[in-house]
Amino acid sequence: IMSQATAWSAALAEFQGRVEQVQAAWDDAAPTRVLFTGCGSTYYLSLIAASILQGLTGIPARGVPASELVLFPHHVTADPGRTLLVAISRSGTTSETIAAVSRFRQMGGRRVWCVTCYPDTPLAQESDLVLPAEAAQEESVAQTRSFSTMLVLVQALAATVAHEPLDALFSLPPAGEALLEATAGEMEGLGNRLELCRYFFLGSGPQYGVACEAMLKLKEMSITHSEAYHALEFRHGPKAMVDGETLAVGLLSRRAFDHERAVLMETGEMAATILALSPAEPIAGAINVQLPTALPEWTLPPLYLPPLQLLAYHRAMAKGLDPDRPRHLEAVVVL
Ligand code: F1P
Repeated sequence: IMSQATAWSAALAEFQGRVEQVQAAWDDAAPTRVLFTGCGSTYYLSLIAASILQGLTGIPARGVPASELVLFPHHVTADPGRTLLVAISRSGTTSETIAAVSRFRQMGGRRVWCVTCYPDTPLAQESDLVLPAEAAQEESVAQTRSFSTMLVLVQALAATVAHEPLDALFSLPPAGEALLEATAGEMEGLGNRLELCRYFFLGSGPQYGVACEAMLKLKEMSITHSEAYHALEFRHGPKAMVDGETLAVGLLSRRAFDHERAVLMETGEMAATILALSPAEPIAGAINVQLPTALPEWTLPPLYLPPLQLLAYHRAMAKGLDPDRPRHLEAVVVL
């Protein structure tokens, strides 16, 4: 967790040397749709990637679990010949993700790219273009620096094909370092509050996938009941669950700030403790984490992760659990 900003710098430097290659491969593919796929964390990363890419380019993009592409291919992909499939996998060996690539090819899909921390693996061998994040390889079952580094890479990919300058992404490593330093104590204190046993992560737009990943981290690392919702969806039923044992975590945006703040404040009225990560202003009555106010909104998703990973880590430690070795889980699921 503490080393992830260094891995972001390494991945960005490597990517920058290949911008022209990526642009040429994109121009050659000329996709009319982009489908991102993965499993678990990398499925959630696919949701974020699709949201950012469509937001920047206007090209329809979707994130789906690899298993859906294997089991219900015609429900998730139309026009595979004009679709670019981007498979994301930390390990490069998850069999569902490899099977999804095969199914896509069987359907007439011609372009497959992948993002992985292990570029000598079967997934990379099946791909036409590989975006590697080798500096983010890790031992832990739960994805932490691998996730945020692969996220930075898909942001670089989206920015390149949208003809956005990459400069703003190079501000992320120092911002990530500063956030880790600024929030370490607060996240430890919050993680130690074991009476808070129901966690809700609320985010809109690209932040929804980040909320899902934060939810998964709490589950995997600290075996805590946690759920993620699109922020305003929370009012449509789930808020009935809120009580004094609830931590409501807002992954706020600038674009939808007033609406998202209103949902969070309502949970406070229902006795929840509120943690607000905000690239705008702080929220009254909440534990606030200030995200950079000057960076473009599309660059921000990786910055929500370090404090929330620390929260999961400290809660695991407070519960006497090994956050690197969650019960019942393996680093790679092979069918
Ligand atoms: C996917 C994944 C992880 C999860 C666990 C099991 O792995 O589902 O997201 O945290 O480690 O595997 P990968 O395909 O990204 O390597």
